[in-house]
This record gives sequence, structure tokens and C-alpha cells, in this order.
Amino acid sequence: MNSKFQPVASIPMPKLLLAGLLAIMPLYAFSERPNILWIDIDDQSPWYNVYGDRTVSTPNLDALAKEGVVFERVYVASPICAPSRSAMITGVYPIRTGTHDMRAGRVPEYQIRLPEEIITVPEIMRRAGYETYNAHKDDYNFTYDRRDLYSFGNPSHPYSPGSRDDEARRSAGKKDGGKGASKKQLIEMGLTAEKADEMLAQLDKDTGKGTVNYKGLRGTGSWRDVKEGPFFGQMSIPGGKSVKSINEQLRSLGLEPVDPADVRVPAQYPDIPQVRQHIADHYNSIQRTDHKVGELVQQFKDEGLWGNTVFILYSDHGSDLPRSKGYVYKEGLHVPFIIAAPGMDIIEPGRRGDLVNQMDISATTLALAGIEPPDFMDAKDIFAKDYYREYVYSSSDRWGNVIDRARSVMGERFHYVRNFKLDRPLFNWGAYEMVAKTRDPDGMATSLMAMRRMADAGELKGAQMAPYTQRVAEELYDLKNDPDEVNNLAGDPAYEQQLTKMRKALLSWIADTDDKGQYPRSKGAMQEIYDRFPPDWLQSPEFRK
Ligand SMILES: [Ca+2]
Repeated sequence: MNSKFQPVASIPMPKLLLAGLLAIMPLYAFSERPNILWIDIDDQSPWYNVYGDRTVSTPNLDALAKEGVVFERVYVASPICAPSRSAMITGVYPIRTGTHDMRAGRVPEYQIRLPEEIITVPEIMRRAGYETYNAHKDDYNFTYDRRDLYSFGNPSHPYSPGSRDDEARRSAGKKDGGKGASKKQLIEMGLTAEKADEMLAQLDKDTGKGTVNYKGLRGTGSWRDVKEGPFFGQMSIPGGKSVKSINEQLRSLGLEPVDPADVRVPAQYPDIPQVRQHIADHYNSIQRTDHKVGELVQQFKDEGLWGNTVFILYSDHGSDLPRSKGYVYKEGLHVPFIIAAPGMDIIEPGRRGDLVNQMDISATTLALAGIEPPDFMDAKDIFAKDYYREYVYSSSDRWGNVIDRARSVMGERFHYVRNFKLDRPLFNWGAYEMVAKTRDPDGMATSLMAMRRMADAGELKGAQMAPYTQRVAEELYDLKNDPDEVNNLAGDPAYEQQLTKMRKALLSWIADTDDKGQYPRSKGAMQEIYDRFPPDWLQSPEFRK
């Protein structure tokens, strides 16, 4: 490693002064700018000790949190991977950029192009002299060439529809399907390798188009590959996915899995063994995450980078419990978010209870590097003196084989949800349910199918039954008295004023962003779905036309 890339004791200059100086001084004067590392915890709810949950022990997350700021009320712009990641990497609402559908624009025939003025965080960091890499999945819903974003760690032959390589190959008459990743995806969703093969063979047969192609790109690399620095890195630590053998994994690390009998079942779910197991699995995923965070911190200490690296730890959305991931309830939107700057006095350690939009990670990252966040961003610098969000706005639209449109306004005490597609239930045989149906048709093993069985038998009531029945247009929850969001107050005259206020705020957001979810999907967008899923997976009314 180059000598310039050595730890600095601290950055004593106040951030505002640093930002001011950057504007008038050449970039090379700032070799002391901090490294910034995004630690992505895929699919995880903030059930950590630092968030007041004592069900499992999270000593390493707690220790990291002590070095920085714990944000208690951070909600994602979209409760699912690709739209959420598109928001983080651009700092712009997915419904503004048209990146709101889960894994859209992944085929050459259908491309989502960002407006010219929008460039990504790694590109901006790179232009400011940072070395950049992403050792994890990109999952961005727009056309880009990965080599523009990341200075190293790019695959040698990146397949990305619309990328320069792709254009060149296609103009040379070659077809590239970016195949091979979908089996992994199915295994992540809980299938055995054998079942995944079976399903892919069926998909090939049904679609006649070869295997599904929606995984997008991922890179490699680490801070060890950085030549000069400073670096902006994106890495991943296992989150809520891949929990099939989680108990064995924990025991091999000397950790004891939590007993399903010892978890709390929130009111929106029936208290049945399958749900308890699902919740326990998620807690156990958090124990694994905690262990890995401990290992990462030790690596940074051992390698002398503890003291000049800012760590931003977050999840892209909440757990994969049935009403969480993919849906705009609090459980899907609420995520862990910790910014630690050990050894540097650039942020004030402590706790923050104010409302934060998780995509503010973009503007905040730039500001920590001394870069003024650009005007196109909806995101704001969390550490700016005037940082304030009255509401956090979120969206959910198409998830795989199911089309929906729901919008969320999260306030200090109340949470407003607006459902626009009332002609379909919330649980509409999405990809997770279709996979569960294949492996657990009788609803004995999975929470999804066990709940479906109970719904069919008339054994669910109220909020537990709501996802299977006729939607209501508006929902309003009092988070103070109803943290599980089971008592919809939207029809209660006592809350009419609150409802009206939040409805108005939502309509302003929709108008301001020209919410792309309000328009019918293009022919190309629909074709991508037809090509990706077997016909019997397509339950939304749009597919019947
Ligand atoms: Ca995710």
C-alpha cells in the first residue's frame, strides 16, 4: 500500500470550513479526506441492542455504534432492493427517475435512462479524486456502464444492458444474456440447488427465452486494492438472506441461536410455529451480521485504517417477513443506520431520533468528503445544521411478477399509506409465495404458506387477514399506540384532520416528482415481465389484457 494511504490522526477542521476550502483549493491538497465505506446489510430490520431490542446480543454492532451516531428513525425510499439501491446511489426518488419497479430495465430491449443531470455518488466521488469500488451487487435500475462508477473491481466482461460492452457486442451480432445468476437467487430464496435447477428448466420451457436475466452486475475488490486513496467503497456483510442453515452457522461461530419460543410475534401475524421460526431466523441472521461486523472492525484495526475511515452501516429495507420486504408498512421501511467515524472528530457521536430518509446516505457521503450535494438530489446531508424532514416518503410498485402501487408518508407519530391498486390483494402470489408454494404446498413449513392456508380456512381476522382481501385506499396508523400497524384509523372521524394533512402532503410529492408509477408500463417493460416469469405466475390484472 502506498505511503499516502496511511491513517491520519484526525481531521480537526470543521466540516463546513473544509467544504468551503475545497471550493477554492485544488483537490490534491486534501489527501486527508476520510475514506468512506458503505456496509450494506441486505434485508435486515433494526432489531439490534442499540435500537432497544434485547432478544439477541449484538455487542459488535453496539461497539461500532458507540464510535458514531445511531439513527433511530430511518426509513427507505422503497422497501425493496433495486428501487432502494437506485435511490441510494443517485439521491433521487425512484418514482422521479422511473426506477421504481423491482428489477426493471435489465434487458437490451427496455432501458431506463437517467436524466442527463443525474450522476451517481461513486461518479461524483471519483471526479473529486476518490478511488471507488463496489464489491457487492449493484442492482441499479438504470442504464450505466459500470466502469464509469467504479475505478476498480469491475468484472472483465461486464454484462449490463446498454453498457458500452453490451452495445459493442450487440452491434457485432453477439447476444449476451448475463445468465447464471438466477440460480443463486432462487437458492437465496430458500430452494435447494436441485429445486432451483428444476424451476429454471421449467422457466426456460415456459418462456422459451433462456434463463431469466435480472440479477444485474456485481463487482469485486476491497480497501486492500486501493493505490493512493482516499477511497469510497461499497461492501456487504450477510444480512437477512440465506438463513437456511443459520443455526449451524451460529453454533460453528460459538453463538447460540435464539429459541423461536423466545421471540415476540407482532400483532399483524398469527402466533404459529412457522411465523415464530421465521422471526427467530431473522434474529439469528442479526447474530451472524454482528459477528461479521466484529471481524470487519478487527481487520480495519489490524491494517491501520481505523481512524481515517467513516463507516456507514445500513440495510436496503427491512426483514423478509411476509408483510415487510416489498411493502410500505413500517416493518418494511424501517432500517438500521449507523454512521461511525472512529478516531475523527468530524461527527458528534450520539443518538438521533429525528426522521431520516435512508437515501440521504448519498448527500451525506458527499458532504463527509467535502463535496456539496448537487441540486438534482432529493437527498439531504444528515449532518447539515438545517437538516429536517417533516415526512419520509416511500413507494412500492412492481415486485417481480406482481404489479402494485402504494405510497407512504411517514411522520413523527402517524404513518399514512395510500393504495392505488384496489383491484388486487396485497399478497398476490408474488415470487416468494410462488416459490413457497412449490416447496411447501400444504403450508406446513413456511410462514407464507401457513398463513395462506389459515386465510383460506377463514382462521385469520383483522390486520392478519387484510393482505388477502379487498384493499382499502387509505390507511393511517398511530405509531405511538399501535407500533405494529394493525389498527387502521383512516375511517375514524377523530383523525380526519391528520388524514387530510398527510394526504395533501402525498399528493404534493406525487406532483413534484411526476410520480412515474401513475403511468401504464411501456410495452417493453411489460415484455420484460412476460419473458421473465412463467404465465401462471402473472396474477396482476394488467397481464390478463
Ligand atoms: Ca435487499
